[in-house]
This record gives sequence, C-alpha cells and structure tokens, in this order.
Amino acid sequence: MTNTPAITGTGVFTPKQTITNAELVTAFNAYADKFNVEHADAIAAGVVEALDHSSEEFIFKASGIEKRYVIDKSGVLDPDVMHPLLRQRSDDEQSLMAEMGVDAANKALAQAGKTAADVDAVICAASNMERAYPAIAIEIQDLLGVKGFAFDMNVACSSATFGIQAAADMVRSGSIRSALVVNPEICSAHLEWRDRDCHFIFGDVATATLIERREDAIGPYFEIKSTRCATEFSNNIRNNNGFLRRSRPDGVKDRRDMQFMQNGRKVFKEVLPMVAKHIASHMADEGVASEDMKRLWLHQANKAMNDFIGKKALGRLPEAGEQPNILQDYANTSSAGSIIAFSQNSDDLGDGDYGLICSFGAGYSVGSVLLQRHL
Ligand code: CO8
Repeated sequence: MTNTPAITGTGVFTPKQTITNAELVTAFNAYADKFNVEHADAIAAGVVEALDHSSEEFIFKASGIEKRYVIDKSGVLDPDVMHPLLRQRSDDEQSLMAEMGVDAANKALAQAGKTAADVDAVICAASNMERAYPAIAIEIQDLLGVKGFAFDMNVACSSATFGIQAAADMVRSGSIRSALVVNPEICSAHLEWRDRDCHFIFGDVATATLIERREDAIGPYFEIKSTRCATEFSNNIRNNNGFLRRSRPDGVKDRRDMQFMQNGRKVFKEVLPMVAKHIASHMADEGVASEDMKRLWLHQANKAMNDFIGKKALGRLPEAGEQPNILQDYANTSSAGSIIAFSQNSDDLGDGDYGLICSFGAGYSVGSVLLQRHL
C-alpha cells in the first residue's frame, strides 16, 4: 500500500538586516575607486583591469531585484572588507545554519499544527554547508527534538525541490510518516561582492516545508500529486571552493573562482528552454491543462526569466498573481526562493486548484512539484 504525501506547513526565516540597491552600489563604487587608486600603475601598464562602477538602474532592469536580506551587512558594505562578518561560533553553540533552519522549521510545524514528535526525518537541503560534518540536518533534528534520522543534501538552487521529492517518496513508500525539508541559505558568504557582474544577485534566508501523509493533515493541505527532477552537467554556474583548498601546492587562499561564478547570459539562454519544457511535459504527463494551473511558484533569480518561463510553460501570459515574484525584496535566495513564493502566495487557492513549484539553477538542475489544494 502506498501513502499520499502532502505539504501541510511551510515557514520562512527572514534576517533582520537589508541592503538596498542604493547602499550596495555606493559600497561597491567606493571599493572600485579604492582598487583603481591602489592598482593605478598596474592598470596604466595594462596588467590589471580597472573596475567600472555598478549602477542601480542596471541592477533593477537586468534582474528586478530592489533589495536583499542578509545576516550581516556591516562587512558587505565596508569597502575594506566586502564580505559578511560572521563570528566563529564555539562547538557548544548552535551553528548559524541550524539556528536559521530551526526558526523556519518551527514556523512550518506551527502552521501544520504539529510538533517534533510528529516528524520522522529532517533533510537539510541547501547550496552550501557551514561545515563538512556532523550534518547540519542532524543538529537541526537534535535542536527540534525529532526522533528518527536526518541528512544533508546539496543540489544548489534546486535543493528544496529535490529534497521534497526525496521526502515525498519516503512518505509514499511508508518508510517514514513525515519529514521536514529545511533550506538555510547563507548566500552572502559565497557571493563575490567585489564583482559588479554578480554582486547584486543573492540574499540570505531559510525556509522549511513539512511533508506528511495526507491523512495526518489537521487543516488545509497541498497534496503532492507528483515530482520530477532532472540534471545536466554544466560549468556555467560554478564554485571551486572545497575541502581540497588547503592541499593546493600554490597555497592560494582567495581566488575569484572560490566564490560563486556564472556566465549569466549562457545560463539565461540554456536554462530557460530546459525549464519551460520540463514544466510543460510534467503538466502534460499529469493531464493538467494550462487553464487548470492556478499558480506557478518559480525559482527566484530573475524577473525577465520568470516572465518568459511562465509564458512558455503555460502557453499563455500568466494572469496577475498567477506567478508571484518575491525576488524584488529577497533577491535570489538559491533553493529557498520558490518556497518563499509558495509560502507567501498559496493561502488563497481554492479546493481542487493545481499549482506547481519549480526550481532551477547550478548543475544544471531543475525540479518540479505538482500540487493540488485540499481545503
Ligand atoms: N552595473 C552596471 N553594469 C553592469 C553591472 C552592474 N552591476 N553588471 C554588469 N554590467 C554590464 C556588463 O559588464 C555588460 O557590459 P558590456 O555590455 O559592456 O559587456 C552589460 O552590463 C550587460 O551585462 P550582462 O550581459 O551580464 O547582463 P544581463 O542582462 O545578462 O544580466 C544577469 C545579468 C542578471 C546575471 C542575468 O544574466 C541573469 O539573471 N542570468 C540568469 C542567472 C541565473 O539564473 N543564475 C542562476 C544561478 S543561481 C544558482 O544556481 C545557485 C547557485 C548557488 C548559490 C550561490 C550563492 C552565492
């Protein structure tokens, strides 16, 4: 006998600090001016390239982003630092990712009317882990007081949907009753704030999703009709940081490719058709027509990209509110973006309405979760 999985609660942890585009550009331009003065001779000799100023107009026009939440803005906005300053915590303190994740998880449990005793597994699915081991998920499990098991996984921007597929499949098979999929994303720590091509892209946040057996839902829920994940290798979004860093004979500790790198134009061109096709074929295989799809909760990277995907996937222009964006406030929060959009824009769906969460990003990876609302 198989069970039917459902999303019964979601939660979002939003950091207290924000950085507007104006603040970001002021800091970057001060850094660029300083860099150009310090490297004036090398720039004049043609050995080093001068840095151009960033622009608020460009950022908004190219991405739709207006601001982002971060754990620490003081370091990011200091032209002498240009990265967040996050103090080293002792081994006896909870880690930062666990702290953010627990906050989001408690909100998801509260929304579902459940407690840790109702949860059998915790998956921490995110673009980067704060340490190699023990797993952040096991720390979150411990802090929540969940029995059962926990593990970490990483599929970059698609971590949440891939995590939901793993959880839903376990619920379906009966190996667990329920799981929390938690996505703490400290993107500010792996973004290169000194590169104007990408310094505006990311923000910090954590999301959590509770997946349970449909019959265990106390209130309204979203039945998980099906999930679909796909990957295709690409170097167009890459970060070469990793545990081999210390072993490199050249001893280089701070190289550009040790932070987030992307060929944004290529990503745009290659990922768009991949995602549009993925959503359309997922809907076709499930017999859900475009007019029956009431909501798309897409990965939050770029407004133009989402507009295009919505139109292509549905074969029509999505009506106002059918494809909510939150990226203007949060920027790209990697795997958490589509879950924030879902969490903040799903209450109004009616009984029987269909909606689809879709993430996409590094890998390349694309994951979709087809949902049906039950009141
Ligand atoms: N201010 C002024 N001018 C700028 C700036 C700036 N800040 N940045 C670039 N320019 C200039 C460029 O130099 C270029 O100048 P020129 O024409 O003279 O060469 C011009 O503006 C146009 O630049 P682009 O072609 O790069 O601009 P685009 O219109 O392509 O916009 C975007 C850039 C917004 C990056 C766009 O390409 C995009 O959104 N692409 C898709 C990106 C995407 O979806 N990526 C997904 C990655 S996220 C993911 O998978 C998770 C990874 C793990 C998380 C990492 C956390 C840090």
